[in-house]
Amino acid sequence: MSKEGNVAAAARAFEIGGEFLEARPYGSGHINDTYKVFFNEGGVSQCHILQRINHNIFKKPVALMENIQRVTAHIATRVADEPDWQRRVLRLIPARDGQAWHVDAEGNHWRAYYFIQKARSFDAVESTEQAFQAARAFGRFQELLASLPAPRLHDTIPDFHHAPKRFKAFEDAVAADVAGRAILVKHEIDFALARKSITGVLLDANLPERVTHNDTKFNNVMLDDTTGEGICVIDLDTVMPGLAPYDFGDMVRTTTSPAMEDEQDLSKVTMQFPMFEALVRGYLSSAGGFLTPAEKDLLAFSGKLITFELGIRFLTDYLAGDTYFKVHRDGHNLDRCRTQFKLIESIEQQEESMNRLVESLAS
Ligand code: ADP
Ligand code: GN1
Ligand code: MG
Repeated sequence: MSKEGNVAAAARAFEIGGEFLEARPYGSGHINDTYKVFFNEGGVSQCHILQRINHNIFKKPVALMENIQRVTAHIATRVADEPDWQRRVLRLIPARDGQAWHVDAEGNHWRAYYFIQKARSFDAVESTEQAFQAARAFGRFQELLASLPAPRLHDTIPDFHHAPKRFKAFEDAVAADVAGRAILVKHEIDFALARKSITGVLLDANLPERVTHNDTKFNNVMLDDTTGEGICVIDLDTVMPGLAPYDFGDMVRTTTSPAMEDEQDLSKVTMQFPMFEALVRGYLSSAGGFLTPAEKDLLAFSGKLITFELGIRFLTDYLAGDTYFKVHRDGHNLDRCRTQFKLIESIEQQEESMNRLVESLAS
């Protein structure tokens, strides 16, 4: 079957009324395939989200879907009394066979969500208010899941944020140099090697394990079109046990610079202090009540560490010949690596003031 045919057949496998019209590739994710699908329901065009899970990366899609079912059901019970609650949590559309997902003839796993109307996500931040709202929403997400009943969630990608193991993978990729590219990135390799010592800091800090999102990119929160509120946290594949500062760190990585993650003009990449302040204020407004002093102390550092982790992940993938992240041009992963490293330099220049700010706002 053609790719389009597969998508249409997958869409029809879910409990969606009416006649399938079309599927449009949607969003800018690097891993899964996301589609906005349209159905004619009694003369009205209705849209939904359909996603094919990348099972080369998520090796246990059923365990992943079990996590998502538990997480979305739990959040739904917690927000059920709030106005407009159906826009405050992702809701799975069941498949026609009664499962929460659909497996096609080729073994691909698909899921569908009700579309969150009148809200959108942004690839790059536009205002401090947006940064505040995103951080508040991700902090609330952690707070809502603090009461998730046992058992522990599945690790959908083991050691996902294990920075020392990420660094080892990077060193192995340099040594193997399978694509013959190491010679082109000597500067980036040296930049990374000089910062090896920061990789163990979060793991060595004995922080409490929590349910965390682990992919708190700015574009993984939907902002309400009218009020600007961070109304719904999305992209739940990596929700699993983790450390709270990982989530804050990825907000710093993706929400303090005005530039896109793959910007080629590095002069545009900078850690804007007012955005950082908005993130700290937003995050503490929802998570400040349960974070320990040790977690708060590591908020600014976590921004640097996660940015470093992503920098070496992009560089590793470049060296390996672009096998993990989707790429849309030559050198795409290298461009992404360079924005991360530029952002690290900007964070390093401001790290003391960032720490002082967190200390004053957290006390
Ligand atoms: P990816 O893993 O590809 O990043 P996401 O789950 O983040 O996938 O979805 C991609 C984009 O689709 C998001 O940035 C968001 O704009 C949009 N999106 C995802 N889920 C929904 C939903 N339930 N309603 C409306 N838009 C959504
Ligand atoms: C990937 O799927 P997406 O694009 O939201 C990646 C994240 C990275 C991000 C970088 C499972 O997220 O870890 O931070 O790209 N997801 C996975 O943009 O590896
Ligand atoms: Mg996403």
